[in-house]
Amino acid sequence: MVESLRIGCLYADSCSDEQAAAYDWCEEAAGTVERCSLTAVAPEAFDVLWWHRDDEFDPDDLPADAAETLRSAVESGSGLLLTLGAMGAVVPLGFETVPPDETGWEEISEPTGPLWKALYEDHPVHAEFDTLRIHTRGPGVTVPYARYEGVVPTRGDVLASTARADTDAVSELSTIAWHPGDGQVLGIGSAVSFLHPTHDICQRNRETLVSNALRQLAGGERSPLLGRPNDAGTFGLARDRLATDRLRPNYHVTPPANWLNDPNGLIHWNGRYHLFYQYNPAGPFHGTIHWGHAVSDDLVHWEDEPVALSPSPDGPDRDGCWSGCAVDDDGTPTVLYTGGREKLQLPCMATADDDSLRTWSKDPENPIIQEVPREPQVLSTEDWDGEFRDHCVWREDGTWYQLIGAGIEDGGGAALLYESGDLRNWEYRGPILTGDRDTAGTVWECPELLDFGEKQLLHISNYEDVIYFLGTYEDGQFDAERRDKLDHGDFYAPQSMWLDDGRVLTWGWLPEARDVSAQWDAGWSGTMSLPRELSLADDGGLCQRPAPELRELRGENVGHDVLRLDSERRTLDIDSCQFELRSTVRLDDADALELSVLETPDREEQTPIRYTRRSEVSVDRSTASLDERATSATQRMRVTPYDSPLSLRVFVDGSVVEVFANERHCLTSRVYPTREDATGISLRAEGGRATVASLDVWELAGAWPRAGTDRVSQ
Ligand code: DQQ
Repeated sequence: MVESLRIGCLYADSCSDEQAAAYDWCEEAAGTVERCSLTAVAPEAFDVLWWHRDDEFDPDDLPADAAETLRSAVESGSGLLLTLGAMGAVVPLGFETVPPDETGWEEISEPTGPLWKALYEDHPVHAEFDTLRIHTRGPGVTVPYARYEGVVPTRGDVLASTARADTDAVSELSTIAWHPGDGQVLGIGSAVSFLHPTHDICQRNRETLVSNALRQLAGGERSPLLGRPNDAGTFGLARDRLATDRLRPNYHVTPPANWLNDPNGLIHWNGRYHLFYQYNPAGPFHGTIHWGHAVSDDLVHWEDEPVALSPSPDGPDRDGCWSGCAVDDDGTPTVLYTGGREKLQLPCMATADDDSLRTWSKDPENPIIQEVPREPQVLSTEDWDGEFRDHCVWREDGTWYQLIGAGIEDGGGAALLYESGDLRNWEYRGPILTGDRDTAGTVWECPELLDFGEKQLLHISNYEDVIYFLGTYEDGQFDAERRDKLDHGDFYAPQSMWLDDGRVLTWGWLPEARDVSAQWDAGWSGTMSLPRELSLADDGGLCQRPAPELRELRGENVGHDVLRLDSERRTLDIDSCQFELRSTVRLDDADALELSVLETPDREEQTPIRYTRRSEVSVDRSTASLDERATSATQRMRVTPYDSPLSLRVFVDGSVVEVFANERHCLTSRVYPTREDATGISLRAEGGRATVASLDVWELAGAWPRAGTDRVSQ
């Protein structure tokens, strides 16, 4: 255990019963333990210091001299463990700028303890545990705690949230590591109280956890912090740790680890394509949203950049930097985004400090719009005093225009228009379009208006689907002529980028279709769609096709000329879960054609994509995965009439199946095969014969410099 360590156990005035219980245990477990008053400690006499405080942090405990002694000891290489209320000392100690925002006493009603992050599975403090859910405190006691919940530490990295019996309390951030100067600090803010007896298992876990922590802090070797990596080495490390996960996409844009949702601030700047995204450094769940950043020279190979925007503890975006867009303000790259604070979400802005778009300065006037409009009245909900967020900004004849998504009290979603001469002072103009609550949703998020010349396209995300309206936009009004879904599956909150050659490319967030605990165990959540080129078809409809740049990723073609199918299954001579399949198919007299991907040899797991005489394409997930945490619902879309040939392009990448039919209709599914041999592809016809007039299958290379590629073929 910790026998050979010299441990300084700290207290303020005198040791409380809880402190005494903790330090008594330490004395039994370790060789040299000394209890020291915070004002008299000589840090150099110890290998590690431990402050266990069983009440909320009280600034009176820590006079300036004592704080200075501890700070300089840590900065010169010492290790400090702060448990329970003592974690609140990180700010006065100068190691952190944001204190834990949830502190006090709580009744423990079920086994509770750290919910360890998969990214840190090999962290020395996690050694000897074979689970991510470590119960360290049994039920029946009221104990102190200090946690980050609504905010995330700005300098520390989250190692664990909280597990309560079988429930993953993902947003209760309990265990945080800091690396000030040459030293290290670990905070374990809850479920490590010693005074009251607890179950044997909990007791053993608690002792192992605290012993590991003391040993790690004494050893001086620091495990890299990966929540906000900022160089190729740490990005590579984060990606490498997750690289053996066969379900993690390799040629789609993914976060290095943790959480990704909406694409933001898409811009081609100084010769490079920038894709920002909603990112949570605290873990693979939606919360404490920052802007992550990826950059590309060719739209298919991507590199990570450091986090671009973080919530400001004192700003209107304290609780999150939500979705927004980027514009070129006469040579200054500028983003408009939604700041969240308590029950307010208001527009904020930031300008890039240089052409790399790596660092941004927030506008001192934020929020640049101070309140939600009154006419029509914006919907207030339990979460928000006004559902009002997300930005689409463009300039026309020297005037800036902005759309903001909203919900209307007693109505449906709305896209609200503002106008400005300088991008900072905005005048409200009213909704350009409102929707019917029953058919188009209560709130419209992430509205975007795209101008195709003859026609305009407005798309909105209504919590479930991305609906697009094609029609004309004039004088602040959108007149919708057609309406459909941009994608019929797992696709949300898209945003677009205009390229110099006049094309428009759109990326959407592909959310997970498995439960929170499965996402936690994976260590990452969310990926982007492939870039889709949107254009108008001759008949006035919408074309969507994968960006031609993606051909760059193609490897060898395992193609076939013509395949005549009947009920006998034809298995293709390729094993892959990272490929593109392009085909033209015809239902001769068959009822349906089935293309099955991610298939095991015995077909215990398989994801059939079916094209039927009802002019429907579906992705059947009922057999896609043996994992009960994965969604099994079938997803469907109508396509052009069955009696004409159908062009099908299917992109499979780990847990992503992205289907394009006739370059018009898209359906993206998230699927989670569990078996390593779920890499087969087969075809057959049902109820007659069908023809595959052409078939190409390419394995596709990964998009990231160091992403694992060894899973491509078996
Ligand atoms: N996601 C953002 C919001 C937006 C929503 C928050 C859509 O700005 O409305 O992460 O997914």
